[in-house]
Amino acid sequence: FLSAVRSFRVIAGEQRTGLLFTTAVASRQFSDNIYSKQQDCPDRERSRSVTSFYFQSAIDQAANKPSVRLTPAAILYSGKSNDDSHILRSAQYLHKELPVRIAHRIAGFRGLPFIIGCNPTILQVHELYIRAFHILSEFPPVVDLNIEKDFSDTLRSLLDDHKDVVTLLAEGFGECRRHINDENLIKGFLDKTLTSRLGIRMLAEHHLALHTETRPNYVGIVNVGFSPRKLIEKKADFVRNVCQAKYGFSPDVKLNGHVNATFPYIAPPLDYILTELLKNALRSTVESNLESLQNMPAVYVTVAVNEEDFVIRISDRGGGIPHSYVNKVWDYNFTTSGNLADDRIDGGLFGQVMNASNSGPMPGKMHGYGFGLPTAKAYAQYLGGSLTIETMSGIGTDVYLRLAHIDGKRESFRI
Ligand code: ADP
Ligand code: K
Ligand code: MG
Repeated sequence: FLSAVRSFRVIAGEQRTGLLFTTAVASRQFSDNIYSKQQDCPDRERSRSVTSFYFQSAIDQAANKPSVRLTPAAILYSGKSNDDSHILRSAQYLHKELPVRIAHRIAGFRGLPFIIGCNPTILQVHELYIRAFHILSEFPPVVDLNIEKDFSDTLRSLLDDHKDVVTLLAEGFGECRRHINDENLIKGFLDKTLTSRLGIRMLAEHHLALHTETRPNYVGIVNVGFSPRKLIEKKADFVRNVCQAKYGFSPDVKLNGHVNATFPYIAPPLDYILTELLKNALRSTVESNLESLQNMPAVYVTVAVNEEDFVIRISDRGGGIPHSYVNKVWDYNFTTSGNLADDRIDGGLFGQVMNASNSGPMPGKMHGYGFGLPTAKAYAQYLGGSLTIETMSGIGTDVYLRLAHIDGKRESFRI
């Protein structure tokens, strides 16, 4: 705050003495700077702190408003119109709603203990949120489909700017959380930040997908004929490849249960959760079978679909989780990665990192940030479900993922 005041004085002084700037020109320059992505601009820090200073009250105001969350059914059946007015309405909702959600998160960053809030990586994410707030709250009212097109372009580029946020948070907290003893404080912040981000991304992706209504079976991001089997097979292939690339070997993944079921669902969050659970199962299987890599026990995935919910169980014979840290596995940043010194595991011939995408902390990385389980659990709960572990130390682990149907009979969760 002080530095903001100071730099404001400096700039105000320049204005007066330099005689080159009118107030209007100077203030337009500030707001242009908000949109500028040039990281190495020498005036960047100064102009940003000045703009944050100006926008402080706008952020506070938005942070005091309640968020309006929608049920998946409301999203699914929001009524497709021939004149695309449903797209306009969707944009108007997001234009109003997203700054409020982002302001809530900015308040969360401001509430972090000083030692964490000052970590450069966490500060970088905090600034991304402030920038997104500026961009969205300054965007003109979306009154027609021309402006809507610009709005969608803006959304798309924001989604892209924020794609690495989970990895950045995992790194940032990895660097500084040892200074904080209160595990609940960190858990509260990360659960909230990650699930809020998931919700925002689902809404934004859904809106963008409404424009390209060509995929059969889809309404926006809702797949009305979702098949758990297809998704599990796709993810199993992906994770087996990551495993193969890292260790040179991978166990098989076998599927059973209600393999032919289909129902409406939103796949992206489940995509993330399954990837993390399968990585854990394959990793433990490999690392506990280093003497018999050619002949490892398979990982079994069982699907049960019923009226109320659907359940996916992932069973491995990867040696289980010892009592000494079975509760710790749910903590953000807790990992046993790197504990086992064996050439076959890290750094060896196969120690390459695969391609990354944007669903979480480097899906192409087998393990390491300790974010997989806590993030997956937070997502599952956000989606009206649960994630639990039953482990037999010395034998293996069963992970149960329960998720609510989006058109269920019970009262629905909200996005
Ligand atoms: P990471 O995979 O990055 O270590 P996770 O949150 O996914 O982070 O898992 C935390 C820890 O829990 C792992 O490092 C591992 O020690 C333990 N763990 C998770 N799943 C299993 C499993 N299926 N079998 C044995 N240990 C597991
Ligand atoms: K963990
Ligand atoms: Mg993991």
